[in-house]
Amino acid sequence: MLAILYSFRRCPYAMRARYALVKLGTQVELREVVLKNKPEALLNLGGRSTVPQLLVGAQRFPESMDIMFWAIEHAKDQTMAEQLWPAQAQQQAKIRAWIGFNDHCFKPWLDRYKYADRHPEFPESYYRQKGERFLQRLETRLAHSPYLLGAQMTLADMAVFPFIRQFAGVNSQWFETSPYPHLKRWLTAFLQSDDFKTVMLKYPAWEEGQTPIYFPEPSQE
Ligand SMILES: N[C@@H](CCC(=O)N[C@@H](CS)C(=O)NCC(=O)O)C(=O)O
Repeated sequence: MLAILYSFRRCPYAMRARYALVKLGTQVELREVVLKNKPEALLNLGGRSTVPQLLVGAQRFPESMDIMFWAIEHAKDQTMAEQLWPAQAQQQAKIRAWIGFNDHCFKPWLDRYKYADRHPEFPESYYRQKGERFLQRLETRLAHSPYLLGAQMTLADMAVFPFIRQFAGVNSQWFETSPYPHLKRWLTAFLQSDDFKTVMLKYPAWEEGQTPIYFPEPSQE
C-alpha cells in the first residue's frame, strides 16, 4: 500500500516535502487538506495534526524534514538521493544548519512580516529588515555558487526556497527591486522548474472514499 501524504498546496513545509517526493520519484497518495476544515481521518491521528503528515502503515511522520528523509530513503533515483543528502558528515551538518536557521530564526520574522497588521508594535518594514538578515546570508552564499552547498542542489535549497518564495510574495514589488540578484536567480530557477509545476498542481480537498490521487502522477514520474 502507498504511503499517504496529508498536504496543503500553499504550505511551505508541505511544498518542501512534495518537492522532495517529485525530485526523488517517490510516489505517495496525496490528500489535499483545507486547514480550516481538516478531515476527521487527520484529526483522529491526534496531536497537532499539522500538514504535511505522512502515514506509512502505522508509522507517522508529522514533520516535513522527516518526510524529506523518508523520501530520500525510499528514492527511486538513488543518484539524486546521494546528491540531495551527501554522505559526508560535514555536508550534512551544513544542510541542517541552513534548515535550522530557516525554520527557527527566519520563519518567525517571515510570519510577522506577512501578518504585520497582527503585530502592530512595529511597522512592516521592521519585520522585513529582520527577515532580510537571512536573505543577506543566502545572497552572500549564492554569489559564490549556484546552490547553497555548491554546484548542486541539496536538501538545504529544497527546504528553504518555499519560505523565500513566501517572503518575496508579501511585497513582490519590493522584492523585485531588492539588492539580492543571486537569491532571485536561485529562487526563479526553482519557481520556473517543471518539478515545481508538478509540486503546485491543484487538487480538490480530499474526502473519505474518493479515488486516490497518486503524487507525483504516474505520467510525471
Ligand atoms: N514543523 C512542522 C510545521 C508544519 C506546519 O506548521 N504546517 C502548517 C501549515 S503551513 C499547519 O498545518 N497549520 C495548521 C495547524 O497548525 O493546525 C513541519 O515541519 O512540518
